[in-house]
Amino acid sequence: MSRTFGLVGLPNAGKSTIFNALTAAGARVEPYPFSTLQAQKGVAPVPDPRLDRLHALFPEKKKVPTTIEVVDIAGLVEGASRGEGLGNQFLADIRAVEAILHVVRCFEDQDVAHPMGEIDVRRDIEIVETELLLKDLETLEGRKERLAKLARLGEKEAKEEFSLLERLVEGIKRGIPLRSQNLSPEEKEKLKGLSPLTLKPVLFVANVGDEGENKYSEEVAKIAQERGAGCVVIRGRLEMELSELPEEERREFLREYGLEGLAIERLVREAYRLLSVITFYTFVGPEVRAWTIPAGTKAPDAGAVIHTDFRDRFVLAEIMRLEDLEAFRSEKALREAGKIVRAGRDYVVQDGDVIHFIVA
Ligand SMILES: Nc1nc2c(ncn2[C@@H]2O[C@H](COP(=O)(O)OP(=O)(O)O)[C@@H](O)[C@H]2O)c(=O)[nH]1
Ligand SMILES: [Mg+2]
Repeated sequence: MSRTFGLVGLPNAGKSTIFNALTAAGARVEPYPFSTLQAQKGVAPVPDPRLDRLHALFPEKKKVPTTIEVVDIAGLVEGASRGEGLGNQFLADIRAVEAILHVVRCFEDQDVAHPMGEIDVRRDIEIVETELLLKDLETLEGRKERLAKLARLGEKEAKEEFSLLERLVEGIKRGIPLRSQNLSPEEKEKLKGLSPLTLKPVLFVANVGDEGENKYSEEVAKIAQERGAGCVVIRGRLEMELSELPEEERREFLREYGLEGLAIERLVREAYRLLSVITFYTFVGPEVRAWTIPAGTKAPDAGAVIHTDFRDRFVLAEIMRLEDLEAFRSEKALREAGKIVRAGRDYVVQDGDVIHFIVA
């Protein structure tokens, strides 16, 4: 199951550049606003040191990481929520993603036009946020109108939803995104059908030039902190160029510069964290593989991610720890040492579990 992320930001912030770095898929990158006429989709593997360690124990098997889906969303400008630029299309594209990567331009370059003339990080961020808020305002007001009559007739559920919407609309009018309005899980469930934009989790991506962090990226980090959101600083263009190199050359480059890895890998990991999902691993069969599940998933439902049958045919799950596998080198030795936990239907899968499902 792939999770989807949308790259959102002003024109020329570097969305397509980062999209390319993430997916090495070659979306069009040009120094003109609106070069991206349609949202492009790509898939990025999730770099995972634990999967690498497990694979090292079974090098003959194929390594299959989990993936995220990334959407390069077409140009947002001031007024998009009123239909300016590519307004409505872009907003529909955001509706379809689970979380937002808000790309903020933090590089100076005379040859790359800034839609507002020059960089002003806070203003640039607020333009994007305002458009999303305005769109939600429209969506929620529309729903309120449709509910008003039922609510007046005294229909209980309609009344409840109506007053919820009234409260949320008030918040949005004061500039508070839905994600910061302390919604209960039940309230979120009620809004699900509307898929409001400001309820989606956000990660800020400060796109800096080749020199790395600067005063702009520092400000993005500060603003992210004010919002209770994360921030990843990324040398978008450099990383795009690196991601296009063959793996060996890339490693060489990273070694030369004393870098541990690409920032794009950190971006993927942080993005993944936004969704409160966890990863478990399997190595039975020809693949060593990572799987994504929501935190709190029970063993039979985790099995169903591998094969829908596994839920009904579930007998038990043998749970191994990666550290133990590394120490004992084989499943057999682990078994003899009594290091395999046999878990039943109620077992809640933990992040990092290595699992062998026994099915009927
Ligand atoms: N100088 C410089 N240019 C960049 C950097 N990142 C992206 N660009 C350029 O900025 C322009 C717009 O980037 P693009 O990714 O298309 O922006 P988008 O409109 O947000 O998709 C392109 O010409 C990129 O090559 C950077 O770090 N430094
Ligand atoms: Mg673009």
